[in-house]
Amino acid sequence: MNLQALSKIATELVAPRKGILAADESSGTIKKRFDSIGVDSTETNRRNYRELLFTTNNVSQFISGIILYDETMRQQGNDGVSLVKTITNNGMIPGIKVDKGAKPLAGSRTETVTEGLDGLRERLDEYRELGAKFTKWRGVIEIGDSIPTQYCINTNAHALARFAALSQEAGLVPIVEPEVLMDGTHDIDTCMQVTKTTLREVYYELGCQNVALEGTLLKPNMVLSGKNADNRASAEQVAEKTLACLMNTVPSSVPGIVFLSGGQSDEEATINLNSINKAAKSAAAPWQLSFSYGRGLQASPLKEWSGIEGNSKAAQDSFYQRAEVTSAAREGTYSA
Ligand code: 5MM
Repeated sequence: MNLQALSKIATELVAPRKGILAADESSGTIKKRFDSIGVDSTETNRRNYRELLFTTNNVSQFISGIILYDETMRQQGNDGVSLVKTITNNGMIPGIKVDKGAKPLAGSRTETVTEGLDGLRERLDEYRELGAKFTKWRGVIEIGDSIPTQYCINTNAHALARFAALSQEAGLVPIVEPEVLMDGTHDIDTCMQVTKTTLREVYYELGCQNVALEGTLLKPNMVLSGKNADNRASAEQVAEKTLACLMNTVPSSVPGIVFLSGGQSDEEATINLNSINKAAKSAAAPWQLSFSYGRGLQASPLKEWSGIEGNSKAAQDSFYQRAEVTSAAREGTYSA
């Protein structure tokens, strides 16, 4: 493993003012997104939509890297150039989601474990040859009646560490994504407790499996009240609890933390990221605190586009604007 090379890529992904676009929706997820705008999820539509995002003028001021899905990794744009090459030519770093999704966890009633480890070593070699520089794997932890179980947290943490070790062996920077879902009516302290337990287990497993933290990034949820909770916590409370949780669990050798938006509205995700970065300055947080948003960056441009070619420029303007404000939030300088 060339740790220096891994660490350089990880650091570039969280360079000042920059964060990551998560455009790695699997076929089922992108269909849901397209359904919301009444567009068929055909290969051509998916390609056209994503190409529009990747070719937005000067968006690389704010976007360091883009996470792709397997299909996109192999597609060419309208100009015949591979989308991976287009991303690189436009000053951004291509990455790839390598998990195969959350599947029912044996012996559990409702929980899931993320699969995709079988054959991963060979797939990683192929993705590196196709131009990927980093990888991502998402484990899902749900809060509900008697869940999450320690069993679910442990199995997902173990898989995340196996993915991370294999990625580093292949010369790819792993983005480790343990997502505690915001679905539910739980309060922010419950989210804090579950996130803390999850992150502790993830870093325990990463240590056990010899993962070099300097060559990784963490993609966690923010510590939030459940989506349907009464009296949802304010942005200031989100910042305080998120930072306290991370300070307690994430080693300082990790170069950066790139939050997912997780179903928050784009505005809520921006305001909370801004608040976290403002608070981080006085807390002397040791890592870069940036973003790896899917919906938080794409909700507006997706709507603007609505599958109509003539809307492409307006969609690009909208994507640029979301990237610009999210970049400001990543610096703690956003103002509505
Ligand atoms: C949690 O989802 C990740 C971040 O996106 P949001 O900011 O919208 O929450 C995202 O990277 C996710 O892992 C991908 O979209 C892939 O999801 P699926 O469910 O298609 O594997």
